[in-house]
Amino acid sequence: MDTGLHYDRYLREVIDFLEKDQHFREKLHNTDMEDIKMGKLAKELDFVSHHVRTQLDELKRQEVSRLRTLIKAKQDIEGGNVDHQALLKQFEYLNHMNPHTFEVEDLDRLIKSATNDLENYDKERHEEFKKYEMTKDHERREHLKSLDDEGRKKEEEHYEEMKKKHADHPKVNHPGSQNQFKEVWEEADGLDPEDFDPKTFFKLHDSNGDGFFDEQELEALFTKELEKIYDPTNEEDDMVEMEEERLRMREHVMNEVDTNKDRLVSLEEFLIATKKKEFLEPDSWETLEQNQAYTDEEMREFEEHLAQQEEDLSQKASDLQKQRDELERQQEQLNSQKVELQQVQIEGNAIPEPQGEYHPLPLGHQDMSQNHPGMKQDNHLQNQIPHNTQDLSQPRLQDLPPGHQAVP
Ligand SMILES: [Ca+2]
Ligand SMILES: [Ca+2]
Repeated sequence: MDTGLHYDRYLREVIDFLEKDQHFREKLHNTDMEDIKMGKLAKELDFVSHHVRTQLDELKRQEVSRLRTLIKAKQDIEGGNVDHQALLKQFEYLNHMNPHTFEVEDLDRLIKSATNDLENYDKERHEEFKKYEMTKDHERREHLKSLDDEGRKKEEEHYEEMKKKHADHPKVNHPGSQNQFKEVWEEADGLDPEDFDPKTFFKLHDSNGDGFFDEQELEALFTKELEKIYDPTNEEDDMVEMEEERLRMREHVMNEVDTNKDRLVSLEEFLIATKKKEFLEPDSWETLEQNQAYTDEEMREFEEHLAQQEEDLSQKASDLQKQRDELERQQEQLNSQKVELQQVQIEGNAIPEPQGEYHPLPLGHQDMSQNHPGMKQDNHLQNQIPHNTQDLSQPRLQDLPPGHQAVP
């Protein structure tokens, strides 16, 4: 089973090793979820065999080294912009201050992170889906704006037609109901619906044979239902929406059936559920397209956010342009000073070095305020004065650092 967590492999390997220890395996199966979350299970690590502990130490060393490689790669890509707080937050599932041995604290952290992250995992997927739908709708409306009246009318008609076509599908069975499972039994398993037997059904679809339905095994049961609504060859059927529907179905069944909340459906939990009224006479199932994925308020916030992003980008572009103009102006000024100086050297006699020199500031430190229109005029006025009468022992006006120019 892939939890989808970024430390999924590490999590599974740790569990595999711990399951090899008989004492720990017994504790794992006899401790309830609340106690596991409270850290009771982690303490049992002290009673695990030396051999398993050594293997866990090695696993942790590998994981820490993997994390270091990841951080290094991230730094190479993002330069100095790495958000270290956010990075550390990602690595809360082990104690990286001690990279050498796997301790009770490591197991405790791993259990807490995994339960917490898994609880939020579906939530994050729903959020991502919401954003996906809002982007899709936003882009559609932007596209409509770019069309002329006739084109827009055509496009809107087509949109409504596709929507109608998508909503037109055979009746979807309530997920986790007898009717739904019977259809799988008949069509996927090729068995006679008259012989439907919950226990046999469970054994047939517990693909890895561990005695539980995990999330993937449950989700696989809904494929038949989803095929009624979604066909990848149809323009009107969005496969991203299909996966969201699958997630909704699995969450619904898990909520109803997984009574001890360990994210697994045991045979016992399953058999109890098949005796309930909801299993035998379920309500109809409201499919995804019957409800908008987001509220108008959420859409408004989303569009505000998009507009803000666009504004920030154009502000950045205009700042860059200003900086470029300023650099060009300074370059011109330097060039004209050079020419002036050369002329003075040719015409003059012994020329003392000017005391004040113009030092352009490094990039990003230019004072924009020196870009005032009076500047050019000053140069112009000075150029009118015959060179040999100019007092070169005094720093010239344009030689002074910005902000120190004497007002004429
Ligand atoms: Ca299983
Ligand atoms: Ca359970």
